[in-house]
Amino acid sequence: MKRLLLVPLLWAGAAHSTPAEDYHLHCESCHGLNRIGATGPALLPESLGRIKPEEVRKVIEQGRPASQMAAFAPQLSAAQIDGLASFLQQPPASPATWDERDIRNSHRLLADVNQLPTTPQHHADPLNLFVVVESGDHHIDILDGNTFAVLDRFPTHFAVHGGPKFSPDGRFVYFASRDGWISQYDLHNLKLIAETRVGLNTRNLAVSKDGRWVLAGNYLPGNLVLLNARDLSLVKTLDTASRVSAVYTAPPRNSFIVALKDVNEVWELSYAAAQPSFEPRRIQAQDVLDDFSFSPDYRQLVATSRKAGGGQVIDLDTGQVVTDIPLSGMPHLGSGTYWQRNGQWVFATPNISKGQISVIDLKTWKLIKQIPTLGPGFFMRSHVNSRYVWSDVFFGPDNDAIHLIDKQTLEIAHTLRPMPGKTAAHVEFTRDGRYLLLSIWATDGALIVYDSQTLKEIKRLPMNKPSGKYNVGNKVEFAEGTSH
Ligand code: DHE
Repeated sequence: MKRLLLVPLLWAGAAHSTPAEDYHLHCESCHGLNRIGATGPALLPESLGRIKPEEVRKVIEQGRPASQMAAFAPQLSAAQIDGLASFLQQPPASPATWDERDIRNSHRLLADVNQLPTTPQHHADPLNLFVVVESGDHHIDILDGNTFAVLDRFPTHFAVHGGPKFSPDGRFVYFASRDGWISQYDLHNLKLIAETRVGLNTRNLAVSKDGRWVLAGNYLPGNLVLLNARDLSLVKTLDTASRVSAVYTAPPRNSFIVALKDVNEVWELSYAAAQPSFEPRRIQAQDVLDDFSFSPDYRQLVATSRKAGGGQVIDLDTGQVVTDIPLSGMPHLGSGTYWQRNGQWVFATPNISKGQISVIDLKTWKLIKQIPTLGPGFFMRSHVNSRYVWSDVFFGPDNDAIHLIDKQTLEIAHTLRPMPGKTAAHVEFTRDGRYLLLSIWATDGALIVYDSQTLKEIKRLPMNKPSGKYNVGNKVEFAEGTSH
């Protein structure tokens, strides 16, 4: 009966249908009722904000290679495709919601963690594994950090973004997708354990130092979601009355620190007690925080600020804004790094609108140097055993270049072009700092392994738009030079 109805409906669609009817007929089964996502990603303005309207139109018309998204040009007229593309940029008729019941209903246990061996079931060093995000086809690779062999490769939810976070012993890794899915993977058994959808548009997640809690921050709805780190079951949600820019753990403080996007506050949620209340301590900021980095002792936040001179420093003990700092443009969040120079800590960050890196003295908060680069960069990474900080040129005609900045002279010592014409970005070192992995951020891209002393290429693994890479040991030790 259904089949017989389809032909007249399609025909009717082509002649007179509205975009809402076209959505219902052609898109809803994959992208969900009210566009909140199902097997396909959410199609809400918040989720599409990063994609240009022409690109949205092109995807409807031509589909997306290597995905379930089919080309609709054979079924829809150009006017219908235009209509759908602009319909998707509008908020849905009834606001999209995601509450505790939705979170609980989405929770899936994929393996029984209590039945799995508690020691590594592979021969690689568990603290020198790498987790690599292949953003081109939404997969994760697990790499042996000694041999650079791929131990596992598995699909993820749509658009894993930001740093995956680890349990303190390095056994579990947790991922957040932009669509709100948190996934838990067991690195000892190379198995997915659980997943829960915590929101419709998620920023990132943090894991407590004691490994008991996972906290996720959302844009949509604006809230925090606390999960049990053992199996991702929901503990509770905390309304923030604001979008959450980012959440991090501050290990020496036994707390989570939360940056809010719509109110001038930073929240600290302590998890020190046996049964923490997670009652927020609200710290007044001078401006809304898009994001921040910690000082090496986790006492201060070095935060971005659109109003102050580009940055503000907040002391977490006193809750006071210490000073403004001169950052000439907005960095990508969590992109900076710090190291010791002549016995003093310095902090450096690129910015995403100007070809320049700001280096700041972490004691006096004075600008030491602006280093001109070949273009705006996204990520700076180093290792305590590396002489250089590696800083990419993500935007502009020189996006295939990567600068190696001498940590003592603050001069660009080398500029490499690993694959001319293709974006080179984001570096992560092995646990001992001897080698490093660099992404060639292209569909026909690669992961390149370099010797960090000789700068010789050791290995090249073809990959589909590899983005971030994360070394388990560096991450669980919160090592200098990498992201936290
Ligand atoms: Fe990111 C980290 C926010 C655009 C790739 N990005 C982060 C973090 C935040 C953030 C808050 C820190 C998460 C953590 O450590 O848990 N990113 C934002 C933005 O607000 C911004 C500018 C706009 C947006 O769309 O959200 C943005 N980010 C991008 C991209 O366009 C990138 C290049 C490609 C992508 O995958 O979307 C990108 N962001 C990354 C990566 C990290 C990241 C690879 C992790 C870096 C690390 O080493 O930890």
